[in-house]
Amino acid sequence: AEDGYDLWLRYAPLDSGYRATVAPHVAQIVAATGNPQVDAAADELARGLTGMVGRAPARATTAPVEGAVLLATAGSPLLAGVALPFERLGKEGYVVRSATIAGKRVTIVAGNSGQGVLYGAFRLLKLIQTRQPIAALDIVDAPKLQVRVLNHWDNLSRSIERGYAGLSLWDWQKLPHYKDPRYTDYARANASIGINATVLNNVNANADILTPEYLHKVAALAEVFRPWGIRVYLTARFSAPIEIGGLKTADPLDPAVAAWWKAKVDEIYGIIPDFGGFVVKANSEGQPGPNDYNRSHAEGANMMADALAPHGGVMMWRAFVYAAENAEDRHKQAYTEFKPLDGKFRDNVLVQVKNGAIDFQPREPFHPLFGAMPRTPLMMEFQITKEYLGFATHLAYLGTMWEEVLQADTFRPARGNTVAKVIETPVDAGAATGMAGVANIGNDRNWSGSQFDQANWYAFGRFAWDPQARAKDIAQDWAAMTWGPGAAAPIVDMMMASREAVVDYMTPLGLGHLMATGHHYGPGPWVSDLARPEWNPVYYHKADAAGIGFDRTRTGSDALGQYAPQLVARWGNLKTVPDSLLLWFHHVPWDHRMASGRSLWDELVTRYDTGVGAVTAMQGQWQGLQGKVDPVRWAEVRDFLSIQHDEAQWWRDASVAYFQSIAKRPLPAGHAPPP
Ligand code: GCW
Repeated sequence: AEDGYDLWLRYAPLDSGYRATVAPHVAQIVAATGNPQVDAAADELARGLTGMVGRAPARATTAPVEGAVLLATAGSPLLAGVALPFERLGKEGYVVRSATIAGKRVTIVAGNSGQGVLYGAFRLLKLIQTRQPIAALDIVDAPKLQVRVLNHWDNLSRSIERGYAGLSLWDWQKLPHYKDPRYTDYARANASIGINATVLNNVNANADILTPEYLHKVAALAEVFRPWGIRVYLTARFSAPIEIGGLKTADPLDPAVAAWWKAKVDEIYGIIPDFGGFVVKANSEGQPGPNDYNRSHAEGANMMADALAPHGGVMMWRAFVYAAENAEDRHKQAYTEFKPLDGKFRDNVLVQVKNGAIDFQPREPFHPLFGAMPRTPLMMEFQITKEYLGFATHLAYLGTMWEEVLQADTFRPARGNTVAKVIETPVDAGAATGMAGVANIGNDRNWSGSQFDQANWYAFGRFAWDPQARAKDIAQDWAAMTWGPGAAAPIVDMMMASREAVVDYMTPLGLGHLMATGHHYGPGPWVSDLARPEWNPVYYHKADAAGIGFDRTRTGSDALGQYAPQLVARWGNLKTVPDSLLLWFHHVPWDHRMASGRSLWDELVTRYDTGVGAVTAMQGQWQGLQGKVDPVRWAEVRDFLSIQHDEAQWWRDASVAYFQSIAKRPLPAGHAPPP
C-alpha cells in the first residue's frame, strides 16, 4: 500500500539484477513446525520473499534442497553435524550463516530459542531489503538489553496522551472476542526491530485495567503477540488496592496491601502466564504513590516487585518525579530523591529514568542519575512520540538525539562510562536491563501520524537492541527499506540534520521548555502565569535586561553539581561549555562574545534563522525526490514540510520578538524579517 501501512516491511519487488543473486539462496524454507515463533519466522520469510523475489518459496519440515533457508533452534536434527556458536547467542540472539549440509548449500538461521530464530529471519530479510549480498553470510548478533519495551500512553477510552497518530490500537470494546488483524501487524513490526515487550496503558493510569474484565482482554492481546516474542506489561496505579480492592489504604508497608498485590499478581499470571510485569508512575503530576504514606520510592517499588518476583516479573519504577511544594530546581529533584536509595531496590526493579532531567526537550544533557546509582538497575526512557518537537507534522529524526545521549560520558566512576554502558551493564548477575520508548503509534493508516515518524519507532527498536548503534546506520537501513534503496541517500541527509533544525527554531543554545501551555505545540516563551512556577517557560529561560539562561552552576541552583567533577569543570566554565548547553547551565549577558564572534543576542537570532533555513533546505531535498518515491507518500511529506516551514517561522518570529522586548537590542544584519 502507498499509504505507509506496511512501514519498513514493504517487501517491494527487487530489481532483476540483484534478484538473480538472491533467488538461488532462497529456494525453500525448511522449519520444523511446532514452535510458534519459528513458525512466525517461516511465515514472515515466506511473505517477504514472495514480495521481493516474486514467487513463494517452497516450504518443508525436513530434507533441505540446494538453496534452502533452514530455521532451527539449538538441538534441532536439521542442524546435525554443524557447529554453531550457540554459547554466544544468549536467549534471544541468532546466527545467520551460509553452510553446506549433506552436500547442499543452505543458509542457516538459528538461535537458542524460537525468538532468536525469529530475529534472525528478520535480519535475513533486512539484508535483502537493503540489497546486501547473501551468498556468504556469517552473522552473529544478540540484544544487549533484556527488556526492550514500548510504553503506550493509551487510555481505556482509546484517547492517547501525547498521541498524534489517531486513537489507541486497542479496541477494548471488541476485545477479547474480536482480535483486529492489525494487532498482528503491530507485533510483526515490533519483532522486526527486536522489541520484546509492550506496556498497553498510560502511566497516568486507570486501575480498571487490573480488573478481571480487562485482564481477559489483555490476555487476548498477549495471545496475538506471543508468537512474535512480545510480552505484555501493564501500568499499575499505586492506589489500585483502594480503587478496585476495597481497602482503606495503599500503604506499601501495610501487610493487607502487600497481600492484595500478591493476590492480584497471582491472578494476572493465572490469566496471562507470560505476563511481563508493571510500570508505575508514583508521586508525580498528581499520581498516587508511597510518599502519600511517608514511604520511599524503594519501599513502594519493592513491595510490588516482591509480588512479581515468584513469576519472573519485572517492576519498572519511574524516576520522573518533581513536586508542587518543592522549591528546588526541578532539574535536581529526581536525583535528590532517588540517589540516596541506591542499592535499596530489588533486583527485579528497573528504575526508569528519562533521558534528561526535565522532560523530553529537543535537547537536554543526559540525566544526572545515569552513573550516579551504580547499585541500582537503571533503564532508559526515551519519548518516541514528539510531544515537544512539533508533534507528527514536523520532520525530526530522533536517532541523533538518542545517540548523543547514549554516547555521553558520565565520567562515573571514571572516564569512558557512557550512558549506553551504564544501562547495558547489569549491576549484578541477576539484575535486569532495559530501555523504554513512549510509543508514537495509533490507528492512523501510517501508524505514527507521519511517514517520517515511523523512523523513530524503528530507531527506538534498534537502539534498544544495541545502545551502541549509530543513528546514521539506522537511518540508512530505514530509508532503504521504507523508500527504496535508490532514494535513501538524500533521505538520510534530511534525517540527520532534522533534529538540530528543530532545536534551532524552537530552543537554541541550550534553551528548553518554551512550548505553549498544556498541549506543548508552538511557542510560549512569554508564559508566566501558571500556578506551578516550574510549568512556566519564564522559569526556564530567565531572560532579563542583563541576559538569558538558567544559572545551574554553584552561583545558581547547582544542578550541575549532580554531575561528575569533569563535567562540572567542562560545563561550568563559559569557555568550555558547548554552545548547545550554554543557556541550560548559565545565565549569560546579551553581549557575551560567542565562539562565532557574534554577541549572544546576535547568535540567538542567527540560530533561529538557521533553523528555519534548515527546513527550507529539507523542502528542496524533498522536491528532488519527486518521481523517485511513490506519489502519495511524496505529496504527504511535501505538505507536512510546508506546515513545518510555516511553524518554524512562527517559532522564530514569536521567540525573537519576545526576547527582543527584553534584550532591547537591534536585530542583527541579515536577519530575515517576518513576512
Ligand atoms: O512529558 C510529560 C507529559 C505528560 C506525561 C508526563 C510523564 C504521561 O507532558 O503528559 O504524562 O510527562 O512522563 O509522566
